[in-house]
Amino acid sequence: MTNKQNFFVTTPIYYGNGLPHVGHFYSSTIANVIYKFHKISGDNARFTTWIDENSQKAVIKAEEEGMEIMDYLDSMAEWHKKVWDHFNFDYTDFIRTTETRHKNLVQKVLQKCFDKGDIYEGEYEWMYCVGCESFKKDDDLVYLNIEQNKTFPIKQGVKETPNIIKVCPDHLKAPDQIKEKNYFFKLTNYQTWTEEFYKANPEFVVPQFRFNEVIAFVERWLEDFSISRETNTFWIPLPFDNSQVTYVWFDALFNYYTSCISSRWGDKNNEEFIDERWIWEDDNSTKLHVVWKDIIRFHAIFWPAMLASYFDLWEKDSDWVLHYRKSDNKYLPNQILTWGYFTVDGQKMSKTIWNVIDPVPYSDEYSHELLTLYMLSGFPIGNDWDYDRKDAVLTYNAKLANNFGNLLNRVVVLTTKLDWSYLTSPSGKWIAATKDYLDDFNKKLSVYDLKWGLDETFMFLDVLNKYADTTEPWKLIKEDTERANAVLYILAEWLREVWLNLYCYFPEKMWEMFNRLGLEGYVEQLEQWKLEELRGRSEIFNITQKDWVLFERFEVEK
Ligand code: ME8
Repeated sequence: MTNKQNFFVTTPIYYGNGLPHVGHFYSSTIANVIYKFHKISGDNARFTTWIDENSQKAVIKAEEEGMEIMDYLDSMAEWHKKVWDHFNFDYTDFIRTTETRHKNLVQKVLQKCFDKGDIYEGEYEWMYCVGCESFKKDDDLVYLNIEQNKTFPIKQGVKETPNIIKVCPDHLKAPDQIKEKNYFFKLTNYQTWTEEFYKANPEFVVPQFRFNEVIAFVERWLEDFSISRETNTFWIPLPFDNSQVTYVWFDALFNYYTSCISSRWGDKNNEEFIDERWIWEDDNSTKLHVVWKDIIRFHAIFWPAMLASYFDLWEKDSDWVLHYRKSDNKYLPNQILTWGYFTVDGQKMSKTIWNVIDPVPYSDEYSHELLTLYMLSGFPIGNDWDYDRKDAVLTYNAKLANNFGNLLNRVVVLTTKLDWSYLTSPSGKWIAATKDYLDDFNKKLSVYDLKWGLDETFMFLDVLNKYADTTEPWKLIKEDTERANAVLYILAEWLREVWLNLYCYFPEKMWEMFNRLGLEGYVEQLEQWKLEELRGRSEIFNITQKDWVLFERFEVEK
């Protein structure tokens, strides 16, 4: 990457009513890899992750646990942080939506949108699923036959009975029926604006097929949405009506902006908050949200419109229709990277149903790298996917333990026998091959194709393994030392380039390896944005210890 930029990646903020599972791990991993890639490439990178605390689910859970809500949320926040720290995720800010900095911002936004007439009072009567924290219409529900414990689509001619009820398909619970005074956000004001914004930003949502779904939804016509509740007292009060609190999504989406206007720095005992809104409000900034398909409408429809309202990002024509202006793009997210459901045994993972894989014990049993590798190389970001434990082990054994591990092992063992004074530089042909791989890797990671980055790396490792098989340096070392040195040097140098790339994916393992190979200081240099300086330079490896295994093999469960 040549043009340095500001780069800001966010995970969704996870509900604090349960512990993160492998689905959350997946989003955090994507964000972490992308963040690291930008950081080591020299960008001014930020990565925030949060807990979404102002939700009804958390209040209910705290009651069930017999705890005060804040005590409950504190303990959950601690747990979430422990999980992400267990995996050494490199977030630059970890914030909770109950923090004052966030509450202040949300109230300011609400007041501004209210003053300009984008928020109005109304009567609200709808169905609400607490599990999803979202409003439901008949189209979103299915029938549940309680006796048979079977669901089926809502069809004409079938009536609700005590035995057949409408439920949320994910949580298998009947939604709450709500009728109360509410405030609404005038999303309908932004119908034309949203359509124009999408046209001007054809890659706003990736992959494209998900964007097409969003566009089709918007074209059917938007509806205003409720942004407050009168029954709950815990959440952020509306500044213009204290009897109401803010609906979780209006509050939650603004988290992304809070972390710019008041970004946390320093350690626990010495923390400061720095105003970094220039990251958000800059033409040279890329702002990327990573989310799954369940919450795409909130991010791709509500969120830009809320920002347009708050920042006045429009031009009004004589008919009072609001139009989008391309020059306002700097206030809007650049891209939303989405994916589908992870299922376990064909069923969507959910904290409410608790059919999840817990990433901490799972990675303790296998390894962090197994999880990362399988999730990022098993399927492209965007699709639905079923987690298959057996396949995860097979993939890891084939790619990291064998393909990568064997080559590393060969080179390390043979290199300890080398006389480095014979070293010759790799030939032009091989340098060109590496360059292609590196250029492509950079290009693909710049468009968040994390699977491709791994696939291409393992293909390159295949080429290196073949090169070793045909040149047979283990024989050469006895017959032609000079040639053996040249071959091993080429292999070692290429491997070094591969490791530099894999650092974004497997930082702990690459760190371990750099140190064992006498490349101390590599991680520090990478973390100080100096990838370019480490590229293409002829290193002398100082290998003192050869008997270690970087990626141990695992038995496949029968
Ligand atoms: O939705 N498959 O929080 P959440 C793939 N607080 N990804 C999954 C997954 C699965 N089965 N389950 C969870 C919320 N995820 C809101 C977000 S953002 C302003 C507010 C991942 O705790 C996925 O990334 O339900 C999803 O976006 C996130 O966890 C939702 O976590």
